[in-house]
Amino acid sequence: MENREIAQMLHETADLMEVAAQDGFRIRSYRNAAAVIATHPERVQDIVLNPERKVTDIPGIGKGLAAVLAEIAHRGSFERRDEMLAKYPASALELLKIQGLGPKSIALLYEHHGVKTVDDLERICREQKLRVLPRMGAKLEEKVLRSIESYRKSAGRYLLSFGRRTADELMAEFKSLPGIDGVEAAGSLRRGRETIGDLDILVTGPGAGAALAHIVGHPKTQEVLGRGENKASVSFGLERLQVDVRALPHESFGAAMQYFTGSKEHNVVVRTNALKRGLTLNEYGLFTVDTNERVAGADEREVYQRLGYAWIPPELRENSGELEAAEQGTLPKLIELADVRGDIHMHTTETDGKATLREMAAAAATLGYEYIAITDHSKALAMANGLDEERVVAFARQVRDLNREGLPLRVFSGLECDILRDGRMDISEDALAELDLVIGSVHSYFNLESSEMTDRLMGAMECPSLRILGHVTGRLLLQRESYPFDFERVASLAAAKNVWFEINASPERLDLPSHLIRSAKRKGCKFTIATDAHRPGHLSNMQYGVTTARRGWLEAGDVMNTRGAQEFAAALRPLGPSSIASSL
Ligand code: DGT
Ligand code: CA
Ligand code: CA
Ligand code: ZN
Repeated sequence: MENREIAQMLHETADLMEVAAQDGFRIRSYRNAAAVIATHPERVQDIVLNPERKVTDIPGIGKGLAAVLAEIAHRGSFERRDEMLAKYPASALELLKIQGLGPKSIALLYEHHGVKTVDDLERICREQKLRVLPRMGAKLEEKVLRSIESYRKSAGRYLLSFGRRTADELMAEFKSLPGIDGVEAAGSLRRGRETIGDLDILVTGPGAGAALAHIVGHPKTQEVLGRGENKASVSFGLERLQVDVRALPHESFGAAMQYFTGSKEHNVVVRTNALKRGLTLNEYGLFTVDTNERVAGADEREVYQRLGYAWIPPELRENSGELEAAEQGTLPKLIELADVRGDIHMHTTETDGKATLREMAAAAATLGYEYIAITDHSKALAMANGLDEERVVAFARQVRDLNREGLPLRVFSGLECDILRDGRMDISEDALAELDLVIGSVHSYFNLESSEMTDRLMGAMECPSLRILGHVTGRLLLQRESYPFDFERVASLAAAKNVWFEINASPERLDLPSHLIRSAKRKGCKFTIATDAHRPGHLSNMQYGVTTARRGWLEAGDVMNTRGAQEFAAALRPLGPSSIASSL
């Protein structure tokens, strides 16, 4: 079992214990252990099963937890979890995912109204029975109804990063089987959607059937949903992600990639176009209608070309203008990961990061970057030990010194400065002016009216040092919707003020969403892509930000951190050469 799976089990058990109003000490110890295990560099299960090792050597894991971990390692669950699941239906865990409801409220609803499922909860809200319970009210009722709606939209979906990891793991296994020539992921994963519903994996080669047998017999397969001659569908892992594997002959592989990559809307137009040309397109190939002769199929590019299209990058295949562009030869030359020359949003142990400036710089250098910006939090985030003015100024000086002494790459001094409720910045302009780069972000008061939030973001752009708006919509994928604001107005002002929009590459955010990227580009906005890394491992999330930028039709030139260090530095200081010199 992987560490994150163990961590999830502990978290869920702790949640249910909280619903059951059980001993807070034990709940906290489960949660702490979950956090420790989730980030432990080594597989905890291996340590537990190794008689020469002691799992209690991991800080934060005591004797009680060692027993729990041993039970998990041996039988995939533990006593208290079984006990909780017997007491509460698994659907209680679902209720915990509804924003606005904590475990105590859920216990109360269970007690008073027997609420066990999301459907039950919706009914209670509609019947206005929630508002009369202690510490609840009409406002919460409304909020819960809204949360239920957004929960239903995201239910059964998974983060892109999770899909990518699972697909990579399975594809590597398939590739190692004999007689397999090609393994590719299709579907929404290939299109780079921010969340995925299931995995679609295509295999080809004389031994492709073995891949179907492999997934069906996989130790992590929870349930076989379907098994045919050329297809297997399983529910995989603790998360029960659906994985569809299809075995295909060589001559169909390109057509199948085209078909199963989708989107459905894109494919409808492609197939209609084929028919107009007397051709029929399906997952087996492109054929003439009258004589059923194969004209393409092995190669996806050829399928598009035979239909009069340039090959279309999967990220664009949403029937939102890409087909017209592919006919006219006006597709954009999309940005690629290799175009990114520096990562410019990250945190260190100064605030809530887990590594030092030097450690982050070293890790970034191994990725081939020319520069990074360290952008720790400002003082409004007291819990994260955010920087006040004095520490900001000292930090700017320290970075100037370090660059002179020598670092593995150029480091820019930055700050992720909180945008306060009224649109003022959390740090005085004098102090901000000492830094190379200031990101402004909203981390509080998400529940403002749209007009107030719009004023807040536009107000922040009055700050002369502000160069970038960070994670602009505030959304957390599968958890929290964007706060409401007038994006068009904010984007127009950003373009006018030369404030860049961040594309936050953290897999839980992927913020800006791609449709807003595209509309901001039309207004003339510029962008940055950055990971918001809190530890060196997060730096590799850049790929998800680039994918999101591609879905927003961005080219390298739209993204400021594709510039080399000198040019980037100059762009940071549009005011004049004197300030560039001071940052060197
Ligand atoms: P997802 O899994 O919900 O994130 O989204 P997709 O796009 O991966 O959808 P999925 O897995 O249902 O199907 C993969 C692709 O296969 C889809 O984008 C288009 C194609 N496809 C699947 N079923 C149908 C269908 O019934 N009709 C058509 N035209 N295409 C389909
Ligand atoms: Ca899919
Ligand atoms: Ca599928
Ligand atoms: Zn942030």
